[in-house]
Amino acid sequence: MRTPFIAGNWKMNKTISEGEQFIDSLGDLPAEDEVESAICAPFIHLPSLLEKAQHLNLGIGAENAHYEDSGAFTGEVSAAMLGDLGVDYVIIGHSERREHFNETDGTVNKKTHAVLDKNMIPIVCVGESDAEREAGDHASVVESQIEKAFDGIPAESAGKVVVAYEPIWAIGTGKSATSEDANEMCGVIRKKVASLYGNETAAAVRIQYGGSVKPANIGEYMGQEHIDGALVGGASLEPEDFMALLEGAK
Ligand code: G2H
Repeated sequence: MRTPFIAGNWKMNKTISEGEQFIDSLGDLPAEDEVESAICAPFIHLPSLLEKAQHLNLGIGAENAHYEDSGAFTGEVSAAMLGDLGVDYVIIGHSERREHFNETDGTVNKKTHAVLDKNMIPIVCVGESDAEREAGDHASVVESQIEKAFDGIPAESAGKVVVAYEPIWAIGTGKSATSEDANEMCGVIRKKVASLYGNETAAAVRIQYGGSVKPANIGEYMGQEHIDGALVGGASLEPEDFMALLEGAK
């Protein structure tokens, strides 16, 4: 049985005090075995969010990490630094990073290794563009992204990886994939993981859907066989919406 997992992705939003207010405004979070929850936030938020969430069933994640431990990489923050801080999750390969910051399948793989090495959980994002879906290439594009992201990841770590299926055409557009289409693609991902690591690992890997998820549609996605949760941008910015998403994931 996979525990449902809802992760907020604040992207480049909120000041530190707004982040703190968000945590202060959360109601009672669901129990650990009911729903796992996390907020992934810009680096500057992480120390205060970790402090505030210390006694809550709420994990804290970063939105990126560098794969080298340290060195001459101006402006970067390493997985080693995040691990030392006590961060729980790191989003890797979000399509916005692939599009605007030269993230490639190669760097996604290196980051996945680095995050696992530092005992954090990677949330690896995959997904096809509008044009790739129109061309009927969506399954092969996503299979290839999975194969490259997991390259060299040992079997004992692979089951810890969370995959977020985020079709690019559904991100922040209000145009969400139907729950059936999203489930089909999450099934493709699970099958690919099974081909790489076997059925047991594939059954353990949590697969989230992401792209315009909101309280009104979370229930539809959670009702699908292969969808174990959601990576949520816009609708994770307000505490009441985030609480409603957690409620909808129960
Ligand atoms: C997709 C998602 C969060 P939104 O990027 O990763 O954002 O829910 O705003 O579409």
